This record gives sequence, C-alpha cells and structure tokens, in this order.
Amino acid sequence: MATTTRGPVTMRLCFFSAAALFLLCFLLPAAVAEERFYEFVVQETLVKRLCNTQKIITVNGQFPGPTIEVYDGDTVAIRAVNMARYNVTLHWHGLRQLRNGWADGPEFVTQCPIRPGGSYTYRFAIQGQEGTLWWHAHSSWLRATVHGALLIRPRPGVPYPFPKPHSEFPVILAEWWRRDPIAVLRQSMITGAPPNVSDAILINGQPGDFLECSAQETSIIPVAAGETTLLRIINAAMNTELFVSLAGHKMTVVAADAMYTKPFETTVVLLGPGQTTDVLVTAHAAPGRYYLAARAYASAQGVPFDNTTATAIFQYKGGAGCPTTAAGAGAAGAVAGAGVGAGAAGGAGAVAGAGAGASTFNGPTGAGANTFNGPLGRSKYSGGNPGRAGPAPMLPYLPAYNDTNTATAFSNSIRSPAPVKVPGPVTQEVFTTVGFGLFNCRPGPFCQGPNNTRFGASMNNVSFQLPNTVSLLQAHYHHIPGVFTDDFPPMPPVFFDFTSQNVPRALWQPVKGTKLYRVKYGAVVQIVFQDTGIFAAEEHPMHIHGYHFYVLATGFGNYDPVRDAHKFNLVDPPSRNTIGVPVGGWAVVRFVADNPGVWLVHCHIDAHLTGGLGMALLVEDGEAELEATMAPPLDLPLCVL
Ligand SMILES: [Cu+2]
Repeated sequence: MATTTRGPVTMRLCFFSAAALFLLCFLLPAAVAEERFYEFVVQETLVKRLCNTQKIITVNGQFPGPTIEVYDGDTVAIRAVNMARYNVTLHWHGLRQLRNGWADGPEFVTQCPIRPGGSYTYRFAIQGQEGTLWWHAHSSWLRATVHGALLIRPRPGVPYPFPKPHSEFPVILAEWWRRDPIAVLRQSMITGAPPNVSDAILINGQPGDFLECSAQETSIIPVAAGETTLLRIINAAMNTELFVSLAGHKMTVVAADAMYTKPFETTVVLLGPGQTTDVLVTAHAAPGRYYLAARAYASAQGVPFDNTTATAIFQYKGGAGCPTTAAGAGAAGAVAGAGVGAGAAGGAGAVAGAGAGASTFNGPTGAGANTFNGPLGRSKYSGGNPGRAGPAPMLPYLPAYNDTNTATAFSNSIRSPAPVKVPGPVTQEVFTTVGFGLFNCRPGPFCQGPNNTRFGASMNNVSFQLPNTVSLLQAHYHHIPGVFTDDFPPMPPVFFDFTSQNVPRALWQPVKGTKLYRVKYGAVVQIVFQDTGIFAAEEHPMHIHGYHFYVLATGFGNYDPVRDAHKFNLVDPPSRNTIGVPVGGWAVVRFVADNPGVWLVHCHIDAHLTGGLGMALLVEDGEAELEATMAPPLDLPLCVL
C-alpha cells in the first residue's frame, strides 16, 4: 500500500494564514504534524482458510487489512476505492471526528455508500488521541474481512506513560465463516432467523494449531528473552466477545480503547467486539514457545456461539525448540532468527513470507504504513509448520465460556490512571433498554425465528431502521424532511422487571423506527444502558460514535437510580468508546456533548445491530463557528434519491 507524507501541516498553515499564525509556525517544530495519505482499494481476494479457498473482500488484498500508523496531531487522508461488487463505507473506530461526521463512515448514518467503481477520500485530523484503535467497513457485514489496526503514536518527543517496550505487535481477533459473510447475513434477513455463528475465531487472520488445515499458517509473535512487548489487542470479531490468555506469562494492561489505564496484571483479557486493550508482556519465562489463545465469552444462556479456540505462538528467538536458522529445505520450515532480531525497537512487528519453502519473520520495518502483513505472505508455505518445528507450545488457562465472574472482574479493573474531572451535573439523561425482541409473523419461510417469529433487537423498544436514500447526517445538515424523527424516547415505554427470565410475552415485540435523540450542544449527557431478559440476556458491547465517555458504574439486575448512584466512580472511571453492558445488568456512561453531528449508538455485535440494536444522537450545533458541523466534503458519495 502506498503511503506518502505530504508537507507538514504547520508549513501549509504558514502559507495560508496571517501574521499571528506566522509566529506560531516558528514556535512549533516543523515535524509536529503531518498529512498522511493512504489508498485503500476494496477488492475481492482469494484466500485459503479451513481447507477451502474462498473469495473475500479485502483492502489492498490484505487480511487483516493494512495497519494505519499515525501520530497525534496528524491529518490523515484515506482514499477508498471500491473495486468490489458491494457497496462499502469505512469507519475509523474510536476517532472523535470533531465536527466532522462526514469522515465517520457508518452507512446511511453519516454518508451514502461508496458504490462499486466509486471512491471517497476520508479526511480527518487526529486531535488529542493516542493508542490502539482500528478501522473497519461499516456497511452490511463487510467488516468481517475489511478491518485493520489504526495505531496513533504520541506526538514526537512525548513518551508513553510506561517504560518504552522493546517491540510492539498488533493482535487482531476476528471471526471466519466458511461462506461469504454477506450471504450469511442475507439468509438471516430472508428467513428471520438469527445469523449462523462463525466457523472459527482468528488471531491475525489465522485460526491456529487446533483448526483443520491451519497449523502451518499459525501466527507467530516473535519475542526476545528479557524484553518487553506491547501487544495491541483488537477485537474485530463480528459477534463474539473473546477471552485472551497467554501461557506462562502475566500481562499488564496499560490502555483500553486508546485511553491509558491504571496498570494492572492479569492472566486473561476480555474484549467485546469493538474494544481494544494494550498489554505489556515481559519475556521472562523459560525461552520457548507459548500459546496466545482466544475463545468466546458466551454470556447468553442457550444461544449458539462459535466455540473454537484460536491460537498464535508467542515465540522466543533462539529459545529451546525455536528454530534459529532459515534452513528452508521444504520440510520443516525455519524461522530466521536474524530477521527476528533486527530492528526490534519502535514500529509494529511485521510478519512476512519469504516465499520458497521457508518462512521468515522480518523485524519491524520502521515507521510508515503497512508494517504488519499478517499471514498472507505465508499462505504458499506448504512444509512443516514453524510453530510445530519443536515441542508443542504450552497452552494457557482459559476461562469457561460462561465465566461471567472473570469477565466482570476484568472489566471492573479498568480505571483511568489518575483522578479525572467527571462532567456534571447531568443536563440530559437517557435510560434505555438494550436487548432482543421478536417480531410476530405468519408462519412460513420468512418466519424462521424462535417460535414462529422474526428475530430482532431494540433500544427502548425501538428497533432501529437505517434510511436507504440519504444519510441521517445529510438529512440533518440539509434539513431534508421525512428521513428521521427526533423522538427517540428517553425512557422505556413500559417499566418492567427488565432482567427477569420471564418477561411477559406481550413485551417482546419492538416497534421499527428511525428515531434520533436530540442533544443540546454542551449538554452533560448520561446514558444508562439496561440489558433485558427478553429472549435471552446477553452482554452487549455498546459503542458511541464520535465520543469517548466515562463509565461511572456497571452492575447486575435492574438499575436503581437511588441505590446505584452511590456506586458511581467519580474519581477515576475509565474513558472508553465501547462498554460491555453486563449480561442481565446495566452500565452508566457520561460525556459532554461537545461534538455536533449525528452519531450512531449501537451494539457492536453485528448480529444485534442488524436486528435493530441501535439509535443515533443528534447533537445540535453550538453558537460559535467552531461549534458547528463542518460543511460536507465535495466528494461525499452521491445518494440515489
Ligand atoms: Cu448486542
């Protein structure tokens, strides 16, 4: 993928602005901010997984997709060219996109899709954010294979708030279907049944040693004894919350959702789809090979899930059982120790195939885009598996699929590193249920949900419907009537024992609508997400576009505003963009509405979003010029009205 760096933004400012800025330009180092350009070609690509060759949609032929590496303060332009046969949009998950919803990406929320043959350049600034984020398609189910890491490094000269790790490695978790994921979705849309569960969990594009035809391609994470590696873990899975464990090593959590956290040690990490977690691992075990494993946290009882275990190998350079030379004589593939050692500091780790017979692990290639090529480079490899060229790696402890205690303990450990100023008092409050619903239908082929229904989901009983002619943001900005209403209810239409396992059937059927909730610019917004027991209670990872929010409290059962207000953490709550609402429980989040526009709020489990588990906030403009949504870019994809 081509990456070029254009002139520093500060220099450009000098040309275009007046004397006051001129002085500023002298004071700021020229390299403080750069404009980075990427070209993302969305295209069909052949890949082999689970013994079969399939066509998937990728960016630039890579799966996982290219890594974007930028610095805080940079401006970024990503030209998306759609060479696939599906409509597509791209979303930059966790980026604030201040006043710039046009670059946010969710289809029919902030833009119409990029049609096949079309293109759109996403332009945005990184303003005061650093850490691990990711990007993904936000159209239909394309994000199953159209996703990648988005790494924001601190401004030059600004250190991490922890000792600089010797190396870094993205760990991208995903799901694989033996079929086209779009076909899986379509089948569900036709029949009304929930979509089929995936066939394998992936780590950096590979299922690992325990799935058929996969062991030879298992992802390797090369480490050097005594050195510390920063693992940037991203849950890009469509529908599965995942536990991640590493054999023989403790992990120290230092960030979540691109916000630093109070460091804590753990043996297991939990991530819902959409979430990221950075962990430091010091290689102080006996040199050798250790499995990094991921498998489901399936919080809903009696609901099918993908129960496979994905593995990668955390491999010491030159350790016992770790090949050190690139013998490459066809049979047992070798790991080139020299390549591993080179240039381990700084950039993201890169795994790239060396072609004929042997697999070589190239060290990080330094700054710039696309240093993580994932497994594609090794896909031709047909000899022995590097990961199997020695003693079997040690397997880590993994919690049981339904281990809610471990999930809760992990989530509750995440805190801001220092006391924060929690905004208050609250000026706008929304109490919303999040959960399933079942639409009654006439028994037949289009009524294949549980007990002759069509499967759905809702917030406050509204099952969210996207428009299909123009996006919500365009309708808002251009005052186009009839696209949405702004009457999303700030509380449920009926109060009941939300988390009971016996919610009366009369309450199971939601109402379809495109309802937005209007927020005053500058309002202090508090949202209580309340899970329901309708059909099944399940943990829902709720994501708010355009914002980070403080998570003041979570709990089980029904939220009680009097009792539970005492549980609010007003000292060091974590700041996140995606919060797992506990199964059969609730979560309270708070933020200042300082970003005007239309912002999707939704469950990041795509099967639930597809069912309608979403809504959108309409944050009004403030009074000042810099408090208003920017004008749309000229190349915003045309809508077919
Ligand atoms: Cu959900």
